[in-house]
Amino acid sequence: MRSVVTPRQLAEAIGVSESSVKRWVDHGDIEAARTAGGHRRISIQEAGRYLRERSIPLVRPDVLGLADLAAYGGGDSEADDPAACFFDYLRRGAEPEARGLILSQYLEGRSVAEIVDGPLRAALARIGELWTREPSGIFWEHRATQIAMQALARLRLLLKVPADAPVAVGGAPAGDRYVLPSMAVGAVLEGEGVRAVNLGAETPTATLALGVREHDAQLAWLSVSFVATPDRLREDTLGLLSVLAERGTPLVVGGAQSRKLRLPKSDLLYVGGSMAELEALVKGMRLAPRAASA
Ligand code: B12
Repeated sequence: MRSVVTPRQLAEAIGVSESSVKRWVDHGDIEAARTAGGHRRISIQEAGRYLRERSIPLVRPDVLGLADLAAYGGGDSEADDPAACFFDYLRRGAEPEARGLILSQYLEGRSVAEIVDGPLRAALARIGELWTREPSGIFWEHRATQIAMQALARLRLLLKVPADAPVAVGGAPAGDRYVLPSMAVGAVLEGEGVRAVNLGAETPTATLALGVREHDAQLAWLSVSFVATPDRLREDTLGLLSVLAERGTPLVVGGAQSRKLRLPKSDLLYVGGSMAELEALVKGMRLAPRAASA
């Protein structure tokens, strides 16, 4: 994926004239920087935003370095059901197609939360059913996780996060090896214009608290997919909550096994079941931009 594109490249990618793109830039519809020589340069995130908001299809995605979209090409027989199509790609190890499907869902206007709660979650749930019946199930599961991670990482490159965006820090707790759910939280937050610092799997709650301080974060998250000792994780999470409360930082907890913690109601604690809930929560929070550092 290119990081910046010229008006000519964007024009070629969507099949319009270069002068049209230059006009959109000059009207302020597309944000562009100028080179020292005065040439317009458009970030890939800004190009993506424009195409997404106006539902403009790409005819030559390769020109923008988005060849994965061509690999996907709108899917095949199962194209009407992105979850079935994504499952098929994960199951077959079709990595470019899988990345392309996720990018295309986003460029067609779906939010990151819709993509994660939809095709991504559904396809992985189906992959998870295979290991009990098929000898290759665990191989498929590991490969599918890696491919889904690649797809999410690629999607994040298209998300526009302002330089002064508020920061959120989070991860999955100690003992929890699941990488995708926390990574997905990061992508959902970035889709909402929040800079996400994902500490990943196996993050002790004390480390998470340290990360929040270090980044002066306005939000923290904990994604819980596996709990070996619920009482212990509950204690650790309550400890984290009280450290965060001193700075007034809210904590959002979610994930397949988060209910096992039986967390009490608290002003700064949100327990959510889906990425849609997280998205709605962040929209409602109106987190303030960060002050420019001196
Ligand atoms: C990949 C995978 C693994 C991989 C993880 C690899 C990795 N490095 O990440 C590995 C191989 C480690 C693994 C191991 C095991 N797994 Co596993 N695994 C899965 C699988 C296929 C996908 C999980 C995933 O990433 N999903 C994608 C995410 C995005 O979706 P999600 O977790 O559903 O999250 C959604 C919500 O919970 C929410 N959410 C998540 N986080 C957050 C955070 C916040 C803040 C909010 C608001 C919301 C939110 O939004 C998401 C999208 O809707 C699932 C199948 C499934 N149904 O999920 C099985 C599954 C979870 N595993 C299962 C099992 C049994 C195991 C093992 C016990 C197997 C074994 N015998 O060893 C071990 C346990 C290991 C351990 N100690 O943790 C079972 C669990 C059954 C149960 N009810 O408890 C499942 C359901 C498979 C199955 N059908 O049997 N697994």
